[in-house]
Order: sequence, then C-alpha cells, then structure tokens
Amino acid sequence: MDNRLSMHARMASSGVYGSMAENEGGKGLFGRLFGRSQQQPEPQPPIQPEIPPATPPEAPPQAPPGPDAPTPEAPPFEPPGPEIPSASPMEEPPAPLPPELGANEPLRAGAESAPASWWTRLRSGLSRSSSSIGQGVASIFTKRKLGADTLEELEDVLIRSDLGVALAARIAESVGRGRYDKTIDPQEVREILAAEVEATLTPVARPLVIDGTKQPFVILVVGVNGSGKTTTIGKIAAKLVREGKKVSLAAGDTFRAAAIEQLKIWGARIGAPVIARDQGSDAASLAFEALTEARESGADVLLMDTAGRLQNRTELMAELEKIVRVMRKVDAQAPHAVLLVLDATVGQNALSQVEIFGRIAGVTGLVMTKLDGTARGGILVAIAQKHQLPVHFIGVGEGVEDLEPFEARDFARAIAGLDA
Ligand SMILES: Nc1nc2c(ncn2[C@@H]2O[C@H](COP(=O)(O)OP(=O)(O)OP(=O)(O)O)[C@@H](O)[C@H]2O)c(=O)[nH]1
Ligand SMILES: [Mg+2]
Repeated sequence: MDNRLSMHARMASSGVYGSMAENEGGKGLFGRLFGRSQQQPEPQPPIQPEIPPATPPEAPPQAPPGPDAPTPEAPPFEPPGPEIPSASPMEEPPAPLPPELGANEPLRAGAESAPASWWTRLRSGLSRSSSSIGQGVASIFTKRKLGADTLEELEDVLIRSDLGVALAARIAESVGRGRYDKTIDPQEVREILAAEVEATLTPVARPLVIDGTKQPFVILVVGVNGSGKTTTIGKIAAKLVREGKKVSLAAGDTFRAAAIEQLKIWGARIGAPVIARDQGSDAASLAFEALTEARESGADVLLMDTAGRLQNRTELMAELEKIVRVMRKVDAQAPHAVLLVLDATVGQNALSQVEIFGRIAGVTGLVMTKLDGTARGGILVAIAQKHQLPVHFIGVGEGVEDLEPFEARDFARAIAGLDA
C-alpha cells in the first residue's frame, strides 16, 4: 500500500495527473451572447516566471493612474473571441440583453416548466463526475474479488476524478478493510466513498454569514478570468435581495465595457443598484467610491466584482491588494468577506489559485462553479482537504437558481451517484 501510495504521490507531484486538467466548460451563455469566449485558464504551475501573454489586438485602455494607482502594465489577458467587435473599446456597442437575464424575467433561467429541485440539479450537474467514478467502480468490482490489485485500480479511478491522493488512499483502505478475497457490491463501494467524502467536506461546508452589524457588509469577489465571478455575484445578490437585504453591486472590473454592462444587467434584473464608472477607470478608486456610496445609501451588503486575473500575474495581484487597502480607508475591517470563485473545469490548477489568491487577497471562502462542466468535480474535495477554507456555494449551471449553499452530504451523495 505504501509503495503504491508513494507512486501516486510521485505521479501527482510530477504533473501526471495535473496535466490531465480538462477544459470542458465550453463557451457559456454570457460568452456566447456577448461574443466573448468563456476563458478557461490553462493549467499552470503555481508560479511561473512572468511571461507576458499575447497582446489582444485591441487592448482595453489602461486605467488612468489615480492618486495611489497600481499602473498595471497590462490588462487581464483576454484572447480575442471570434466575434470581438472591431470598433474601439470605448465605442463598443451596448451589450445585448441576454434573454435569460432580461430585467423582466422571473428569477430563474428561461425554463418554462417548474424549476427542478436543487438536489435534481446537483445530481444532474455532477453527473459527469459521478458517472465517471461509478463506471470505474463498476468495472473494477463487478464479478471480481477484492484484493491489492482491485484496490489499486480503485485508487487510480479516484485520483483521476481529482479527489486527491490522500483521500483516494483512505477510501481504498476503507473499502478493503475486512473484505479481502470477498466480492463487494459496487453500490457498497460508492456508499463508502460518499461517507469518506462527506467526512472530508463537513468541516469546510460553511454558509456565508452576513454580519448585520457591518453597514455595509462588503464582499469582494476575486478569481481568474472567466471563473464565474460576475455570474456568481448576480446569483448571490439575487438570494440576498430575496431575503430582504438592501444590496449594492460595484462594477470593479473596469477593464471591459461588457463586464460593466453584464453586472448592470444583473443589477437591473434583481433590483440592486450598480455602482459603476467608465471603462478604464481605476479599480481601486471605484472600490473606494463604491463603498462610500453604499454606506451613504444604507446598503446592507456591497458585492464588489473584480477583473479576472491569473494568479501568476504579480502586477494584477498587486492591484487586488490595493483594492483591499483602499477599501480599508473607508472601513478598516473591509472587505468582510473575500470570495474566491473557482472554475471546477480547470482541475488541479484550482489548488494553486487557492494558494496564491489566499495569500495575496486574504480569501475567506470559496465558491466553486461549473461543476456541471467536468468529470473531475472531485477537485473540490482535494481543495477542502488541502486548504481547509470554507466552501460557501457551488454552481452547477448558468441560471440564477444554479447556485446554492454548499452541503457536504448532498455533494458527497451526488458525486458518488447515490440517492439523497
Ligand atoms: N455551466 C456553467 N457555466 C457557468 C457557471 N457559472 C458561470 N458560468 C458561465 O461562465 C461564463 C463566465 O462567467 P462570468 O461570470 O462572466 O465569469 P467572470 O469570472 O466574471 O469572467 P471575467 O470577468 O472575464 O474574469 C458565463 O458564460 C457564465 O454563464 C456554472 O456554474 N456552470
Ligand atoms: Mg466578470
């Protein structure tokens, strides 16, 4: 067992598994409608030497330097999508209103029939992960006795699902305990897996608590390009508005006009004011003004969007530090929560995102999106085990109802392909 384990550990650390990070999310609804590809960050080593990304043909203008401006050398990398308009960014036509996000739409994505329950959506969202694990388990244990070879195969299946080497070993050990040379029903293996996953996730499944004594409670939302930050802000804001909270949104992604427009559409739809400045404004100045305005207007919660940035771009990460610093000039404790939005489809790279954003932006909790776009949703479990950061929400689709507070048991049962 030890030898086998160390082999997996070596393979994992040498990138054998990391290199399998997939990118199945495809171009999301917003990307399709707004002519921007849903950028999936390339898996990268935690910190690479600074390699400037290819310059898009029409780089957005630099933020004008404010009093304390970070003067970023380059905007976040945005590879040009096939439909990027040829007009200059300042002349960019207003983004079309996605039908799904129409201001008069009910607070759920287009579906005409009654929305499925969260459990149904979670099960179906995690179906790629659960069927990959389920098929692996069935092919290993059907009509075979349990032994070192079957357990090793099980570990391989679990590691390929990104559950992490340590947890894969623990699950294999639990499955093997007292069952050598016996047959085991694949369903029983999935039950054991669910129990181990639930035990790992329970300590990190913590709701996002809005402290009502903070006026406003400031939530800064960070992450790499295209991870789902703006959509997640819209979804969380919709929940808070429904709870009767007075919510303001701050369009802190000042690099792209479409990003500002995207947040405005969410704001119009859910009835939350959006504090925005012109494209190209300094994000930290916007943060300062937005917090001041939100406070003056008596908002309970301020959700601040930020531009996507790869975690190895030091100058962009420095800009995040500055946003935090500037907010503290208004409220010494702000931001009260820093949410890192992770795209499940990037696989192992998410671990490095947690590490670097955690260190630089003081991440207080995680949101994992696009679990519906990957067979390797187990990455959430590996992150939980390694970083022990609270996981507040998970997303399994683009609609407003496709984000819910994270529940360890539901996730564990769904990824194991079991009933609730
Ligand atoms: N399938 C799926 N798509 C999602 C989910 N969350 C967000 N998306 C889609 O992912 C795409 C990118 O989402 P955004 O919210 O724009 O991501 P972002 O992090 O704000 O992107 P940048 O501002 O460019 O860094 C959009 O098309 C969203 O609809 C999810 O849980 N599942
Ligand atoms: Mg965004």
